Order: sequence, then structure tokens, then C-alpha cells
Amino acid sequence: MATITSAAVSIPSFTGLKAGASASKATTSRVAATPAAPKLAVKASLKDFGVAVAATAASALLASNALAIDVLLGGDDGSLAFLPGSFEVAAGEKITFKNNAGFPHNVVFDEDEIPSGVDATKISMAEEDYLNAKDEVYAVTLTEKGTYSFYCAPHQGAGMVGKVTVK
Ligand SMILES: [Cu+2]
Repeated sequence: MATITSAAVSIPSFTGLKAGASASKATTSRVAATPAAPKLAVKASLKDFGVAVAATAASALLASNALAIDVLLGGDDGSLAFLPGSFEVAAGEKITFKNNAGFPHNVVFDEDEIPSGVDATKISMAEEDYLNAKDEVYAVTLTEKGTYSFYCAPHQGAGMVGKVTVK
């Protein structure tokens, strides 16, 4: 009795494997190589495949739209500010801070005003590092969605602060 039950269970399980394999040509060889793999493993691999497709689509979109934003450090009128001071980017979009006027400037993200889990030191310039010449740049790419506040260490007191929302 126990043997029959086991067979009855394994047949639909195998059918499920075949269905999974035909659903995605890219994973066919991997699934076929391990016909005894539990159904759960197949589901996991199909899920991974789906994530890979989504990631490819996202990077293709990034490449075709060349998403990037430039932020000037210091206004031509002498203002100590980020221009623009508040903006939105897509996750993974390159943000280039470009030294313009009134330098030295730098870009430091506030560790208390960034999404949890993001390391401020990895996206910031060091407090004591500065952009000293015109057109020097500091570029950063933010991948975690949320709101980030940043400031220029030498001019924070003068109001040189900014905010970016990653969508
Ligand atoms: Cu500054």
C-alpha cells in the first residue's frame, strides 16, 4: 500500500516538472538534467529566471534612456546651494554632482535621513574631502528606493543641503 501511494505521488510531481520545463526554454536543460529534483526546486529556478528577465529589462531601459542627472554645486550668482536642491531619480540612475562655483564643496549623505540599511559612508564623500576645481565631479548611484538628505560639509550651516527621492 505504501508503494502505491508513493507512485501516485511521484507521477503528478513529474508531470509538474515537465510543465515547468516547457514553460521556459532557458531552463529546460537544467531541469532535464535533474529529473528527480523536487517540485519546489523547479519553482525556485523559474522564479530566479523571472528575476533575471526583469533585471535585463531594467538595464536595457537604463541604457536606452541613458538615465542620469547632473547637480551643480554652487550657483553662478554665488549662492551656496545644490542646483537642483530637491529632485527625483530612478533606482540605479547616475547622479553626477558637478563643482560649479563657490567651492570647495563636497557631498555627504546624512546617515539619519537615508533609507534603513543603506551605509551613508559608501555613498558619501569623506567629510574632509573636497571638490576644489571647477567641473570636478562626484558621481553616485542609489539603488534603494526612498528619500535621502545630503549636505555640503563646509556650507551646511549656510543652507547648502539637498534631498533626492529614489523611485
Ligand atoms: Cu559647499
